[in-house]
Amino acid sequence: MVHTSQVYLLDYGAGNVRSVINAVETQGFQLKYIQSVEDFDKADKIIFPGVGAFASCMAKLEALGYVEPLRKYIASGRPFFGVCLGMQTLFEASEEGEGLIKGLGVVPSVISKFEVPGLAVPHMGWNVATVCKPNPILPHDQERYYFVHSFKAMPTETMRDWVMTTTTYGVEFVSSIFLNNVMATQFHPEKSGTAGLHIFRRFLELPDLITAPAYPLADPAVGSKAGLAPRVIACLDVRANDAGDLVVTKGDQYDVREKDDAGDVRNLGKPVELAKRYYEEGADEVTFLNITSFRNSPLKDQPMLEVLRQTSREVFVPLTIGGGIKDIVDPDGTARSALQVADEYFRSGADKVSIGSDAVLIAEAYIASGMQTGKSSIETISAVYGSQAVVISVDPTRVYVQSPSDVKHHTIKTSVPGPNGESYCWYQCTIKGGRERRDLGAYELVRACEALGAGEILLNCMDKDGTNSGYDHELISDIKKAVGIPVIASSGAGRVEHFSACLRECQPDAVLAAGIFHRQEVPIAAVKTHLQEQGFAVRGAAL
Ligand code: 1PR
Repeated sequence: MVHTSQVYLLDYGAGNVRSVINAVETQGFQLKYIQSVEDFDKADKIIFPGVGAFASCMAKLEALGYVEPLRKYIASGRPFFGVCLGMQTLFEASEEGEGLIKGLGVVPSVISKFEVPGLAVPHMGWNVATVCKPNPILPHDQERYYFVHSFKAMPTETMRDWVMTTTTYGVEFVSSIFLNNVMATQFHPEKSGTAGLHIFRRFLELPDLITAPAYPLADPAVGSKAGLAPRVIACLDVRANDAGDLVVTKGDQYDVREKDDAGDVRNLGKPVELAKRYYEEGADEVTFLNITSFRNSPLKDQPMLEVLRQTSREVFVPLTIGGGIKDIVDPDGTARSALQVADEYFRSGADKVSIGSDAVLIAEAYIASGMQTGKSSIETISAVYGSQAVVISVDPTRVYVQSPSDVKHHTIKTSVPGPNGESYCWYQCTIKGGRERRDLGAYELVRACEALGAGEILLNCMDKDGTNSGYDHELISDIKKAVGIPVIASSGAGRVEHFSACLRECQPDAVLAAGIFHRQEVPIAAVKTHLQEQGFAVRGAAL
Protein backbone atom coordinates (compact mmCIF):
# COMPACT_ATOMS: atom_id res chain seq x y z
CA MET A 1 0.00 0.00 0.00
CA VAL A 2 1.28 3.48 -0.88
CA HIS A 3 0.97 6.06 1.89
CA THR A 4 0.95 9.66 0.84
CA SER A 5 1.19 11.61 4.11
CA GLN A 6 4.38 13.56 4.64
CA VAL A 7 6.03 11.93 7.65
CA TYR A 8 9.13 13.78 8.76
CA LEU A 9 11.89 12.66 11.07
CA LEU A 10 13.50 15.26 13.27
CA ASP A 11 17.12 14.12 13.25
CA TYR A 12 19.49 16.62 14.78
CA GLY A 13 22.50 14.42 14.02
CA ALA A 14 23.40 13.00 17.41
CA GLY A 15 22.76 9.32 17.44
CA ASN A 16 21.27 6.14 16.15
CA VAL A 17 18.11 7.01 14.29
CA ARG A 18 18.65 4.17 11.82
CA SER A 19 16.43 1.79 13.80
CA VAL A 20 13.56 4.29 13.89
CA ILE A 21 13.90 4.75 10.13
CA ASN A 22 13.96 0.98 9.64
CA ALA A 23 10.97 0.48 11.93
CA VAL A 24 8.93 3.06 10.00
CA GLU A 25 10.00 1.80 6.58
CA THR A 26 9.12 -1.77 7.46
CA GLN A 27 5.54 -0.50 7.90
CA GLY A 28 5.55 0.72 4.30
CA PHE A 29 6.12 4.41 5.01
CA GLN A 30 8.87 6.61 3.61
CA LEU A 31 10.36 9.17 5.93
CA LYS A 32 11.60 12.59 4.99
CA TYR A 33 14.07 14.50 7.07
CA ILE A 34 13.59 17.91 8.60
CA GLN A 35 16.44 19.81 7.05
CA SER A 36 15.26 23.39 7.37
CA VAL A 37 12.71 25.41 9.34
CA GLU A 38 10.43 25.39 6.26
CA ASP A 39 10.07 21.60 6.53
CA PHE A 40 8.04 22.02 9.74
CA ASP A 41 5.28 23.62 7.62
CA LYS A 42 5.35 20.78 5.07
CA ALA A 43 5.08 17.95 7.63
CA ASP A 44 1.81 16.07 8.25
CA LYS A 45 3.43 14.09 11.04
CA ILE A 46 6.71 14.40 12.92
CA ILE A 47 8.64 11.70 14.74
CA PHE A 48 11.39 12.90 17.07
CA PRO A 49 13.71 10.09 18.23
CA GLY A 50 15.86 12.00 20.70
CA VAL A 51 19.21 10.46 21.50
CA GLY A 52 22.16 11.54 23.60
CA ALA A 53 22.04 14.01 26.46
CA PHE A 54 19.28 16.56 27.17
CA ALA A 55 21.55 19.62 27.27
CA SER A 56 23.33 18.90 24.01
CA CYS A 57 20.02 18.02 22.33
CA MET A 58 18.42 21.34 23.33
CA ALA A 59 21.59 23.23 22.35
CA LYS A 60 21.52 21.58 18.94
CA LEU A 61 17.82 22.37 18.42
CA GLU A 62 18.53 26.01 19.38
CA ALA A 63 21.55 26.22 17.09
CA LEU A 64 19.53 24.89 14.15
CA GLY A 65 16.73 27.38 14.86
CA TYR A 66 14.26 24.51 15.37
CA VAL A 67 12.86 25.34 18.82
CA GLU A 68 10.20 27.86 17.76
CA PRO A 69 9.18 26.02 14.55
CA LEU A 70 8.79 22.83 16.60
CA ARG A 71 6.64 24.58 19.22
CA LYS A 72 4.56 26.10 16.41
CA TYR A 73 4.18 22.70 14.75
CA ILE A 74 2.94 21.13 17.99
CA ALA A 75 0.53 24.04 18.60
CA SER A 76 -0.91 23.51 15.10
CA GLY A 77 -2.54 20.23 16.19
CA ARG A 78 -0.67 18.01 13.73
CA PRO A 79 0.47 14.64 15.13
CA PHE A 80 3.81 14.48 16.94
CA PHE A 81 5.57 11.38 18.30
CA GLY A 82 8.59 11.71 20.59
CA VAL A 83 10.82 8.81 21.61
CA CYS A 84 12.95 8.74 24.79
CA LEU A 85 14.81 12.08 24.81
CA GLY A 86 12.26 13.18 22.22
CA MET A 87 9.71 12.83 25.03
CA GLN A 88 11.86 14.48 27.68
CA THR A 89 12.57 17.60 25.61
CA LEU A 90 8.81 18.32 25.63
CA PHE A 91 9.07 19.07 29.35
CA GLU A 92 9.77 22.44 30.97
CA ALA A 93 13.25 21.46 32.09
CA SER A 94 15.60 18.61 32.95
CA GLU A 95 18.15 17.98 35.67
CA GLU A 96 20.40 16.36 33.06
CA GLY A 97 23.20 18.88 32.66
CA GLU A 98 24.67 21.75 34.69
CA GLY A 99 21.74 22.99 36.79
CA LEU A 100 18.25 22.87 35.27
CA ILE A 101 18.27 22.85 31.47
CA LYS A 102 15.27 24.42 29.76
CA GLY A 103 13.14 22.22 27.50
CA LEU A 104 10.36 22.98 25.01
CA GLY A 105 7.86 23.67 27.79
CA VAL A 106 4.96 21.74 26.22
CA VAL A 107 4.47 19.42 29.23
CA PRO A 108 4.15 21.11 32.66
CA SER A 109 6.72 19.15 34.64
CA VAL A 110 10.45 18.57 35.10
CA ILE A 111 12.70 15.59 34.25
CA SER A 112 14.69 14.28 37.22
CA LYS A 113 17.53 11.80 37.73
CA PHE A 114 16.83 8.11 38.34
CA GLU A 115 18.25 7.30 41.76
CA VAL A 116 16.96 4.04 43.15
CA PRO A 117 18.95 2.50 46.01
CA GLY A 118 20.07 -1.01 45.10
CA LEU A 119 18.98 -0.84 41.47
CA ALA A 120 21.30 -0.37 38.52
CA VAL A 121 21.07 2.88 36.56
CA PRO A 122 20.55 3.31 33.59
CA HIS A 123 17.16 1.60 33.82
CA MET A 124 17.88 -0.75 30.94
CA GLY A 125 15.74 -3.55 29.58
CA TRP A 126 12.18 -4.73 29.12
CA ASN A 127 9.65 -3.37 31.58
CA VAL A 128 5.87 -3.26 31.81
CA ALA A 129 3.76 -0.26 30.79
CA THR A 130 0.51 0.06 32.73
CA VAL A 131 -2.03 1.95 30.66
CA CYS A 132 -3.70 4.80 32.62
CA LYS A 133 -5.44 6.67 29.84
CA PRO A 134 -7.58 5.51 26.91
CA ASN A 135 -5.61 6.12 23.72
CA PRO A 136 -5.62 5.02 20.08
CA ILE A 137 -2.12 3.51 20.02
CA LEU A 138 -1.66 0.89 22.77
CA PRO A 139 -4.02 -2.07 22.34
CA HIS A 140 -2.70 -3.97 25.34
CA ASP A 141 -2.19 -3.17 28.98
CA GLN A 142 0.83 -4.68 30.75
CA GLU A 143 2.91 -4.95 27.58
CA ARG A 144 6.70 -5.03 27.91
CA TYR A 145 8.76 -2.45 26.03
CA TYR A 146 12.48 -1.73 25.87
CA PHE A 147 13.75 1.11 28.06
CA VAL A 148 17.16 2.67 28.43
CA HIS A 149 17.43 5.91 30.38
CA SER A 150 18.91 7.51 33.48
CA PHE A 151 16.39 10.37 33.80
CA LYS A 152 12.62 10.16 34.23
CA ALA A 153 9.34 12.03 34.51
CA MET A 154 7.23 11.51 37.63
CA PRO A 155 3.42 11.20 37.61
CA THR A 156 2.87 14.47 39.50
CA GLU A 157 -0.46 16.29 39.81
CA THR A 158 0.53 18.71 37.01
CA MET A 159 0.98 15.70 34.71
CA ARG A 160 -2.49 14.30 35.33
CA ASP A 161 -3.91 15.04 31.86
CA TRP A 162 -0.79 13.76 30.13
CA VAL A 163 0.09 10.36 31.62
CA MET A 164 -0.69 7.55 29.15
CA THR A 165 1.30 4.80 30.91
CA THR A 166 3.39 4.40 34.02
CA THR A 167 6.13 1.89 34.74
CA THR A 168 7.76 0.83 37.96
CA TYR A 169 11.47 0.57 38.56
CA GLY A 170 11.94 1.15 42.28
CA VAL A 171 9.55 4.08 41.82
CA GLU A 172 6.55 4.54 39.55
CA PHE A 173 7.47 6.89 36.71
CA VAL A 174 5.82 8.14 33.52
CA SER A 175 6.62 5.80 30.65
CA SER A 176 4.51 7.52 27.98
CA ILE A 177 2.39 10.63 27.53
CA PHE A 178 -0.51 11.59 25.32
CA LEU A 179 -2.61 14.72 25.06
CA ASN A 180 -4.46 15.89 21.94
CA ASN A 181 -1.97 15.64 19.06
CA VAL A 182 1.13 14.89 21.13
CA MET A 183 2.25 11.40 22.00
CA ALA A 184 5.63 10.32 23.32
CA THR A 185 7.21 7.29 24.92
CA GLN A 186 10.10 6.98 27.34
CA PHE A 187 10.62 3.48 25.98
CA HIS A 188 11.84 2.69 22.47
CA PRO A 189 9.10 1.31 20.19
CA GLU A 190 11.73 0.74 17.51
CA LYS A 191 13.57 -1.65 19.85
CA SER A 192 10.50 -3.31 21.34
CA GLY A 193 9.89 -6.07 18.82
CA THR A 194 6.42 -6.51 17.32
CA ALA A 195 4.71 -4.65 20.19
CA GLY A 196 6.80 -1.58 19.37
CA LEU A 197 6.34 -1.84 15.63
CA HIS A 198 2.58 -1.86 16.21
CA ILE A 199 2.85 1.54 17.94
CA PHE A 200 4.56 3.11 14.96
CA ARG A 201 2.09 1.50 12.56
CA ARG A 202 -0.88 2.96 14.43
CA PHE A 203 0.71 6.39 14.62
CA LEU A 204 1.47 6.36 10.91
CA GLU A 205 -1.89 4.98 9.78
CA LEU A 206 -4.18 7.19 11.88
CA PRO A 207 -5.14 10.41 10.09
CA ASP A 208 -4.75 12.25 13.39
CA LEU A 209 -4.53 11.56 17.11
CA ILE A 210 -7.24 13.93 18.27
CA THR A 211 -10.22 12.25 16.60
CA ALA A 212 -8.87 8.67 16.53
CA PRO A 213 -10.99 6.17 18.49
CA ALA A 214 -9.34 5.02 21.71
CA TYR A 215 -8.85 1.43 22.87
CA PRO A 216 -10.81 0.79 26.07
CA LEU A 217 -8.89 0.67 29.33
CA ALA A 218 -8.16 -2.82 30.63
CA ASP A 219 -9.83 -4.07 33.77
CA PRO A 220 -7.55 -3.00 36.65
CA ALA A 221 -8.30 -6.35 38.29
CA VAL A 222 -5.96 -7.95 35.75
CA GLY A 223 -3.15 -6.61 37.90
CA SER A 224 0.37 -5.67 36.99
CA LYS A 225 3.17 -8.01 35.98
CA ALA A 226 5.48 -5.17 37.01
CA GLY A 227 9.21 -5.38 37.11
CA LEU A 228 12.20 -5.22 34.87
CA ALA A 229 12.79 -8.56 33.16
CA PRO A 230 16.38 -9.78 33.20
CA ARG A 231 17.47 -9.76 29.57
CA VAL A 232 18.44 -12.93 27.72
CA ILE A 233 21.12 -11.97 25.21
CA ALA A 234 22.42 -13.94 22.24
CA CYS A 235 26.06 -13.23 21.47
CA LEU A 236 27.65 -13.76 18.07
CA ASP A 237 31.43 -13.83 17.86
CA VAL A 238 32.18 -12.92 14.25
CA ARG A 239 35.38 -13.18 12.24
CA ALA A 240 36.60 -14.02 8.76
CA ASN A 241 37.29 -17.73 8.32
CA ASP A 242 40.28 -19.07 6.40
CA ALA A 243 38.37 -18.69 3.10
CA GLY A 244 37.79 -15.00 3.89
CA ASP A 245 34.04 -15.35 4.61
CA LEU A 246 32.55 -13.61 7.60
CA VAL A 247 31.20 -16.30 9.93
CA VAL A 248 29.83 -16.69 13.40
CA THR A 249 32.33 -18.72 15.35
CA LYS A 250 32.66 -19.89 18.91
CA GLY A 251 35.66 -20.74 20.98
CA ASP A 252 36.48 -22.97 23.89
CA GLN A 253 38.20 -20.63 26.31
CA TYR A 254 38.67 -18.27 23.34
CA ASP A 255 40.22 -20.85 20.98
CA VAL A 256 37.96 -20.78 17.93
CA ARG A 257 39.80 -23.35 15.79
CA GLU A 258 38.59 -26.92 15.27
CA LYS A 259 40.57 -29.49 17.21
CA ASP A 260 41.21 -31.67 14.10
CA ASP A 261 44.40 -31.57 11.99
CA ALA A 262 43.09 -28.90 9.63
CA GLY A 263 42.37 -26.58 12.57
CA ASP A 264 39.92 -24.40 10.62
CA VAL A 265 38.02 -21.54 12.22
CA ARG A 266 34.76 -23.02 13.53
CA ASN A 267 31.86 -21.95 11.34
CA LEU A 268 28.48 -21.86 13.06
CA GLY A 269 26.55 -19.80 10.55
CA LYS A 270 26.07 -16.43 8.90
CA PRO A 271 25.88 -13.38 11.19
CA VAL A 272 22.74 -11.70 9.78
CA GLU A 273 20.79 -14.97 9.44
CA LEU A 274 21.61 -16.06 12.98
CA ALA A 275 20.79 -12.66 14.47
CA LYS A 276 17.41 -12.75 12.73
CA ARG A 277 16.74 -16.23 13.99
CA TYR A 278 17.51 -15.21 17.57
CA TYR A 279 15.24 -12.16 17.27
CA GLU A 280 12.39 -14.37 16.05
CA GLU A 281 13.06 -16.86 18.84
CA GLY A 282 12.71 -14.12 21.47
CA ALA A 283 16.21 -12.83 22.25
CA ASP A 284 15.91 -9.60 24.22
CA GLU A 285 19.08 -8.25 22.71
CA VAL A 286 21.72 -9.30 20.18
CA THR A 287 25.45 -8.67 20.56
CA PHE A 288 28.03 -8.93 17.79
CA LEU A 289 31.68 -9.18 18.76
CA ASN A 290 34.12 -8.67 15.93
CA ILE A 291 36.77 -10.86 17.48
CA THR A 292 39.64 -10.19 15.10
CA SER A 293 39.18 -6.46 15.06
CA PHE A 294 42.69 -5.76 16.24
CA ARG A 295 43.84 -6.60 12.75
CA ASN A 296 43.70 -3.32 10.89
CA SER A 297 41.28 -2.69 8.05
CA PRO A 298 39.89 0.61 6.67
CA LEU A 299 36.97 1.80 8.77
CA LYS A 300 34.58 2.36 5.86
CA ASP A 301 35.22 -1.17 4.58
CA GLN A 302 34.58 -2.84 7.91
CA PRO A 303 32.35 -5.77 6.95
CA MET A 304 30.63 -5.48 10.33
CA LEU A 305 29.06 -2.20 9.18
CA GLU A 306 27.16 -4.05 6.46
CA VAL A 307 26.23 -6.81 8.92
CA LEU A 308 24.70 -4.15 11.17
CA ARG A 309 22.90 -2.40 8.32
CA GLN A 310 21.28 -5.63 7.19
CA THR A 311 20.50 -6.85 10.70
CA SER A 312 18.91 -3.60 11.83
CA ARG A 313 16.45 -3.79 8.92
CA GLU A 314 14.98 -6.97 10.35
CA VAL A 315 15.85 -7.14 14.02
CA PHE A 316 13.94 -4.77 16.30
CA VAL A 317 15.65 -5.35 19.62
CA PRO A 318 18.81 -3.60 20.82
CA LEU A 319 22.01 -4.36 18.91
CA THR A 320 25.46 -4.07 20.43
CA ILE A 321 28.68 -4.16 18.45
CA GLY A 322 32.10 -4.78 19.95
CA GLY A 323 35.61 -5.17 18.61
CA GLY A 324 37.97 -2.47 17.43
CA ILE A 325 36.26 0.48 19.14
CA LYS A 326 39.36 2.62 19.67
CA ASP A 327 41.45 5.26 17.92
CA ILE A 328 42.65 3.70 14.69
CA VAL A 329 44.71 4.56 11.66
CA ASP A 330 43.42 3.33 8.32
CA PRO A 331 45.95 1.54 6.09
CA ASP A 332 46.19 4.74 3.98
CA GLY A 333 47.34 6.66 7.06
CA THR A 334 44.02 8.39 7.85
CA ALA A 335 43.56 8.74 11.60
CA ARG A 336 40.09 7.93 12.96
CA SER A 337 39.14 8.67 16.53
CA ALA A 338 37.27 6.08 18.57
CA LEU A 339 34.30 8.44 18.44
CA GLN A 340 34.39 8.44 14.63
CA VAL A 341 34.60 4.65 14.64
CA ALA A 342 31.59 4.52 16.98
CA ASP A 343 29.73 7.07 14.80
CA GLU A 344 29.97 4.67 11.85
CA TYR A 345 28.60 1.79 13.88
CA PHE A 346 25.74 3.84 15.34
CA ARG A 347 24.83 5.17 11.90
CA SER A 348 24.75 1.59 10.61
CA GLY A 349 22.25 0.49 13.25
CA ALA A 350 24.10 -0.24 16.50
CA ASP A 351 22.50 0.93 19.73
CA LYS A 352 25.57 0.34 21.88
CA VAL A 353 29.25 -0.14 21.30
CA SER A 354 31.30 -2.48 23.42
CA ILE A 355 34.89 -1.59 24.24
CA GLY A 356 37.32 -4.35 25.27
CA SER A 357 41.07 -3.92 24.92
CA ASP A 358 41.00 -0.14 24.83
CA ALA A 359 39.04 -0.01 28.09
CA VAL A 360 41.82 -1.88 29.88
CA LEU A 361 44.47 0.54 28.63
CA ILE A 362 42.29 3.54 29.51
CA ALA A 363 41.61 2.21 33.01
CA GLU A 364 45.31 1.56 33.60
CA ALA A 365 46.15 5.15 32.68
CA TYR A 366 43.28 6.55 34.74
CA ILE A 367 44.20 4.53 37.82
CA ALA A 368 47.88 5.52 37.48
CA SER A 369 47.21 9.25 37.09
CA GLY A 370 43.91 9.65 38.92
CA MET A 371 43.01 12.06 36.11
CA GLN A 372 40.18 12.01 33.60
CA THR A 373 41.44 13.32 30.27
CA GLY A 374 38.05 13.60 28.61
CA LYS A 375 39.74 12.19 25.51
CA SER A 376 39.43 8.44 25.91
CA SER A 377 36.99 6.36 23.84
CA ILE A 378 34.81 5.77 26.92
CA GLU A 379 34.59 9.49 27.74
CA THR A 380 34.15 10.83 24.21
CA ILE A 381 31.54 8.29 23.11
CA SER A 382 29.49 8.52 26.33
CA ALA A 383 29.57 12.34 26.17
CA VAL A 384 27.93 12.32 22.75
CA TYR A 385 25.74 9.20 22.82
CA GLY A 386 25.11 8.85 26.54
CA SER A 387 26.61 6.36 28.97
CA GLN A 388 23.95 3.77 28.10
CA ALA A 389 25.54 3.44 24.66
CA VAL A 390 28.96 2.43 26.05
CA VAL A 391 29.43 -1.18 27.17
CA ILE A 392 32.72 -2.47 28.57
CA SER A 393 33.54 -6.02 27.52
CA VAL A 394 35.77 -7.66 30.11
CA ASP A 395 37.86 -10.76 29.33
CA PRO A 396 39.22 -11.84 32.71
CA THR A 397 40.94 -15.02 33.83
CA ARG A 398 41.20 -16.35 37.35
CA VAL A 399 44.58 -16.16 39.15
CA TYR A 400 44.98 -17.99 42.47
CA VAL A 401 46.90 -16.61 45.44
CA GLN A 402 47.52 -17.91 48.95
CA SER A 403 46.65 -14.63 50.63
CA PRO A 404 45.11 -11.25 49.65
CA SER A 405 48.38 -9.59 50.70
CA ASP A 406 50.25 -11.47 47.94
CA VAL A 407 48.93 -9.05 45.28
CA LYS A 408 47.92 -5.40 45.00
CA HIS A 409 44.67 -6.39 43.28
CA HIS A 410 41.24 -6.87 44.81
CA THR A 411 40.88 -10.57 45.70
CA ILE A 412 37.99 -12.79 46.70
CA LYS A 413 37.84 -15.82 48.95
CA THR A 414 36.91 -18.67 46.66
CA SER A 415 35.00 -21.85 47.34
CA VAL A 416 36.88 -23.51 44.46
CA PRO A 417 40.47 -23.79 45.77
CA GLY A 418 43.41 -23.51 43.38
CA PRO A 419 45.77 -26.33 42.32
CA ASN A 420 47.96 -25.75 45.37
CA GLY A 421 45.08 -25.35 47.77
CA GLU A 422 44.98 -21.55 47.37
CA SER A 423 41.77 -20.14 48.78
CA TYR A 424 41.95 -16.65 47.26
CA CYS A 425 41.91 -15.43 43.69
CA TRP A 426 41.79 -12.32 41.60
CA TYR A 427 40.60 -11.88 38.04
CA GLN A 428 43.27 -10.69 35.67
CA CYS A 429 42.26 -8.50 32.73
CA THR A 430 43.39 -9.49 29.25
CA ILE A 431 43.40 -7.65 25.95
CA LYS A 432 43.50 -8.66 22.27
CA GLY A 433 41.03 -11.48 22.71
CA GLY A 434 42.83 -12.96 25.71
CA ARG A 435 46.23 -13.01 24.03
CA GLU A 436 47.86 -10.55 26.41
CA ARG A 437 47.51 -10.47 30.19
CA ARG A 438 47.68 -7.10 31.98
CA ASP A 439 48.55 -6.10 35.52
CA LEU A 440 44.97 -5.01 36.26
CA GLY A 441 42.10 -6.72 38.05
CA ALA A 442 38.57 -6.91 36.63
CA TYR A 443 37.23 -5.28 39.82
CA GLU A 444 39.49 -2.25 39.41
CA LEU A 445 38.75 -2.13 35.68
CA VAL A 446 34.98 -1.94 35.97
CA ARG A 447 35.07 0.70 38.71
CA ALA A 448 37.42 2.87 36.67
CA CYS A 449 35.27 2.48 33.54
CA GLU A 450 32.11 3.38 35.44
CA ALA A 451 33.82 6.51 36.77
CA LEU A 452 34.82 7.42 33.21
CA GLY A 453 31.25 7.18 31.92
CA ALA A 454 30.61 3.58 30.85
CA GLY A 455 26.98 2.49 31.12
CA GLU A 456 27.12 -1.31 31.24
CA ILE A 457 29.52 -4.21 31.81
CA LEU A 458 29.62 -7.30 29.57
CA LEU A 459 31.37 -9.71 31.90
CA ASN A 460 32.96 -12.66 30.11
CA CYS A 461 35.16 -15.21 31.82
CA MET A 462 37.91 -16.87 29.80
CA ASP A 463 38.06 -19.92 32.06
CA LYS A 464 34.34 -20.57 31.62
CA ASP A 465 33.90 -19.61 27.96
CA GLY A 466 32.52 -22.51 25.91
CA THR A 467 32.70 -24.98 28.80
CA ASN A 468 28.91 -25.39 29.26
CA SER A 469 29.66 -25.77 32.99
CA GLY A 470 27.69 -22.75 34.22
CA TYR A 471 28.60 -19.14 34.90
CA ASP A 472 31.39 -18.08 37.29
CA HIS A 473 29.17 -16.98 40.17
CA GLU A 474 32.01 -15.70 42.31
CA LEU A 475 33.21 -13.36 39.59
CA ILE A 476 29.74 -12.13 38.66
CA SER A 477 28.67 -11.47 42.27
CA ASP A 478 31.88 -9.58 42.94
CA ILE A 479 31.58 -7.37 39.85
CA LYS A 480 27.87 -6.77 40.42
CA LYS A 481 28.72 -5.38 43.86
CA ALA A 482 31.55 -3.26 42.46
CA VAL A 483 29.43 -1.05 40.20
CA GLY A 484 26.01 0.61 40.02
CA ILE A 485 25.60 0.17 36.26
CA PRO A 486 24.01 -2.94 34.71
CA VAL A 487 26.11 -6.11 34.49
CA ILE A 488 25.66 -8.79 31.81
CA ALA A 489 26.73 -12.26 32.96
CA SER A 490 28.53 -14.17 30.20
CA SER A 491 30.47 -17.39 29.57
CA GLY A 492 29.69 -20.96 30.50
CA ALA A 493 25.92 -21.38 30.06
CA GLY A 494 25.16 -25.00 29.18
CA ARG A 495 21.66 -25.69 30.52
CA VAL A 496 18.55 -23.63 31.33
CA GLU A 497 19.25 -24.12 35.05
CA HIS A 498 22.52 -22.21 34.67
CA PHE A 499 20.58 -19.06 33.76
CA SER A 500 18.24 -19.19 36.73
CA ALA A 501 20.99 -20.15 39.18
CA CYS A 502 23.11 -17.20 38.06
CA LEU A 503 20.21 -14.75 38.22
CA ARG A 504 19.23 -15.96 41.66
CA GLU A 505 22.69 -16.01 43.21
CA CYS A 506 24.42 -13.08 41.51
CA GLN A 507 21.55 -10.80 40.41
CA PRO A 508 23.08 -9.71 37.10
CA ASP A 509 20.88 -7.51 34.92
CA ALA A 510 21.20 -9.78 31.89
CA VAL A 511 22.39 -13.27 31.02
CA LEU A 512 24.25 -13.92 27.80
CA ALA A 513 25.06 -17.12 25.97
CA ALA A 514 26.55 -18.08 22.66
CA GLY A 515 27.50 -21.73 22.04
CA ILE A 516 24.33 -23.42 23.25
CA PHE A 517 22.21 -21.15 21.06
CA HIS A 518 24.41 -21.56 17.98
CA ARG A 519 24.53 -25.33 18.29
CA GLN A 520 20.75 -25.36 18.89
CA GLU A 521 21.23 -27.30 22.10
CA VAL A 522 18.97 -24.97 24.08
CA PRO A 523 16.47 -22.69 22.33
CA ILE A 524 16.00 -19.17 23.69
CA ALA A 525 12.31 -19.93 24.29
CA ALA A 526 13.32 -22.81 26.59
CA VAL A 527 15.42 -20.42 28.67
CA LYS A 528 12.51 -17.99 28.92
CA THR A 529 9.99 -20.66 29.84
CA HIS A 530 12.31 -22.00 32.50
CA LEU A 531 12.93 -18.54 33.95
CA GLN A 532 9.21 -17.87 34.04
CA GLU A 533 8.59 -21.17 35.84
CA GLN A 534 11.25 -20.18 38.32
CA GLY A 535 9.40 -16.96 39.10
CA PHE A 536 11.47 -14.45 37.14
CA ALA A 537 9.88 -11.63 35.17
CA VAL A 538 10.22 -12.59 31.52
CA ARG A 539 9.54 -10.81 28.27
CA GLY A 540 8.36 -13.06 25.53
CA ALA A 541 5.76 -14.73 23.44
CA ALA A 542 5.44 -17.59 25.91
CA LEU A 543 3.53 -15.27 28.28
O1 1PR B 1 39.30 -5.79 22.35
O2 1PR B 1 37.69 -3.97 21.94
O3 1PR B 1 38.74 -5.15 20.03
O4 1PR B 1 37.06 -6.26 21.45
C1 1PR B 1 37.21 -7.58 21.05
C2 1PR B 1 36.00 -8.33 21.54
O5 1PR B 1 36.05 -9.63 21.02
C3 1PR B 1 35.96 -8.44 23.05
O6 1PR B 1 34.64 -8.18 23.49
C4 1PR B 1 36.32 -9.89 23.34
O7 1PR B 1 35.55 -10.40 24.41
C5 1PR B 1 35.92 -10.58 22.06
N1 1PR B 1 36.80 -11.71 21.72
C6 1PR B 1 38.06 -11.63 21.24
N2 1PR B 1 38.52 -12.86 21.00
C7 1PR B 1 37.57 -13.73 21.31
C8 1PR B 1 37.63 -15.19 21.18
O8 1PR B 1 36.71 -15.91 21.55
N3 1PR B 1 38.73 -15.68 20.64
N4 1PR B 1 35.32 -13.52 22.17
C9 1PR B 1 36.47 -13.01 21.77
C10 1PR B 1 34.89 -13.45 23.37
C11 1PR B 1 33.36 -14.43 24.70
C12 1PR B 1 31.93 -14.18 24.75
C13 1PR B 1 31.17 -15.43 24.52
C14 1PR B 1 30.74 -15.84 25.89
C15 1PR B 1 29.65 -16.85 25.92
N5 1PR B 1 33.84 -14.31 23.39
O9 1PR B 1 31.51 -13.17 23.95
O10 1PR B 1 30.16 -15.15 23.64
O11 1PR B 1 31.87 -16.33 26.59
O12 1PR B 1 30.06 -18.04 25.36
P1 1PR B 1 29.40 -19.43 25.79
O13 1PR B 1 27.98 -19.14 26.12
O14 1PR B 1 29.52 -20.28 24.58
O15 1PR B 1 30.19 -19.92 26.94
P2 1PR B 1 38.29 -5.26 21.45
